Amino acid sequence: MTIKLHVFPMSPRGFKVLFAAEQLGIDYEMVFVDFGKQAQRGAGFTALNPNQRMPVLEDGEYVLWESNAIVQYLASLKPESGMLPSDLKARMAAVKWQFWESAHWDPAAAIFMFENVVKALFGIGAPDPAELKRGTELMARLAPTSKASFRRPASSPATR
Ligand SMILES: N[C@@H](CCC(=O)N[C@@H](CS)C(=O)NCC(=O)O)C(=O)O
Repeated sequence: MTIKLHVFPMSPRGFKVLFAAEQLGIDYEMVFVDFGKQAQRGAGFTALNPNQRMPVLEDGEYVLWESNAIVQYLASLKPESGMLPSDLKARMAAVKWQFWESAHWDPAAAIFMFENVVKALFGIGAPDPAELKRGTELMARLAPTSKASFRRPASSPATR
């Protein structure tokens, strides 16, 4: 049975799972969650995810939400890809970045996405300077982590 990915593909969280599926060569069907029609608030979608948020994966009877959990699920279907390594320490290094993304990067980036993109897309007002300032401060806190870790030489093991 083909995996279904329920997404609003313009969202980075939706795009993320599509990107993972494409990279892994997973056979999937994209189901468009039409935010313009508030499809995520409908009874059908709420039955899949009580948080009323995409993305959601359906694999037969199995339903999974949270984008990083979906990426792990997809990667686990293709262990040979190495996207989610079987070695414990290497795997935890990948998982750590997913937690970091979810706890720190996403909340900061989401401010800019909402203020600069979502508001314009749905015509719901101008960017709020106070929110952009808050986003900038959150981003500044992430800079040392990003600089220290994204510069890992290609030759060093993928455990950091
Ligand atoms: N932590 C969740 C966040 C999901 C999320 O917030 N999705 C947003 C769009 S990016 C959504 O569906 N929002 C619908 C709404 O707020 O009505 C994940 O990574 O999957």
